[in-house]
Amino acid sequence: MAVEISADEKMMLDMVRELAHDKVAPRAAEIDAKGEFPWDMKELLAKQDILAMPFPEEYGGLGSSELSILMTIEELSKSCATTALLLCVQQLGSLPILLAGNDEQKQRFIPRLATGEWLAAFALTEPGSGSDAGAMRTRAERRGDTWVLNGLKHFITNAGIAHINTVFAITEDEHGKRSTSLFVVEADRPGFRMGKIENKMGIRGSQTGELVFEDCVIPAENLIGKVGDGFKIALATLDRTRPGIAAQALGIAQGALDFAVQYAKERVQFGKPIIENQAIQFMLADMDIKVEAARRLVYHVGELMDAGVSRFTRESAIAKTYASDIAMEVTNDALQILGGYGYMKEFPVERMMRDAKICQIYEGTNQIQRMVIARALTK
Ligand code: COS
Repeated sequence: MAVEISADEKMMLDMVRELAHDKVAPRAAEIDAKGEFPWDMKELLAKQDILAMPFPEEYGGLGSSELSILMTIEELSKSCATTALLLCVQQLGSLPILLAGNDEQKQRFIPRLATGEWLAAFALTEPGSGSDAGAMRTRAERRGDTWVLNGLKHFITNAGIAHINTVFAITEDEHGKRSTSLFVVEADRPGFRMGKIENKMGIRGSQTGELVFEDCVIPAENLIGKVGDGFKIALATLDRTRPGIAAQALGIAQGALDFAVQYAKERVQFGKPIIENQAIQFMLADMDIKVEAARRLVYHVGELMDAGVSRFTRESAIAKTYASDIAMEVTNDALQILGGYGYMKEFPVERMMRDAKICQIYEGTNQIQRMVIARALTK
């Protein structure tokens, strides 16, 4: 089953590792402290074709394997989870178009997403519809050659920054039957605007906020797939992008473990480096076991996707749940090993712990993931 990454992808990964070390890591603390969208990091990822990885070559992308995308997210997350999220969300916001759009729509939207000239956002969540994604209230009404959208999306990554928003809304067919449909709303459409921007605990450079639709008019050709396909497209997208969040959590955990090992070697107490204490060694060993186990789960789901397996909902949910749960444990333990220093903003571990937390929540809480896994078991 295992699908290796190609020689070109290995070279690309080496480049990403270097870039993360030289350019991303030195910016991470500042991005977190200022809480401003890191345009320089976006430019860097675009220039190095990292944002092109998830897109097919025929639409201007690199057509990278899912495994290599996951490894790239992992590498970037070791240094800066916010920077890694740029790649995750570029994929999340555009995958619905790749999965369900027609050729004209892909030609219209994808090439400029692949170059990074445009950014994407995925708009599913609403104030009253988080885990219960089907309870959304944003609606779209057909009027002649247009669709008119009204409603509010919130907690949307890249709100106000994305040029392309993939928006899920309730539609009604001629018999009054309600279902969910998917639309692309470009940022300059009349009746569309950004609402409140959130002040977050972690991934602070990523802009999260509301999207407001007030009689927002879009052309009929911005409907993606058929009327009523929206919910399934959303869930199929999340199956393919939750592994990216798992990879982000994995990278954060590995970054915290690496830092804790280095610190424990250097920190001298009672006349010896604290790593010589078995209590510390056992903590580090447990952290390493968890990180390595998470890595296997994350890579496994990447390999399943690359092998063209049609359904991997369970494996995707398992990887996301385990990697994000252990990222919280590992960052917490790393902070403990640093003691008082771990609690200080001068060291990166408290940021890693705050960044890890969101991985248990977004793209479906870990409670929802467990529900999805249990459903697969009971089927
Ligand atoms: N891929 C494709 N289709 C899927 C699917 C999947 N992984 N899982 C379910 N479906 C289909 C079902 O087959 C069903 O189709 P039919 O009506 O034709 O039978 C339809 O989608 C509805 O599925 P279901 O009945 O399971 O929906 P529920 O409302 O009970 O719950 C959950 C779906 C809870 C799994 C979904 O709402 C969910 O994932 N919620 C979390 C949302 C989320 O991740 N939010 C984060 C936003 S991005 S930061």
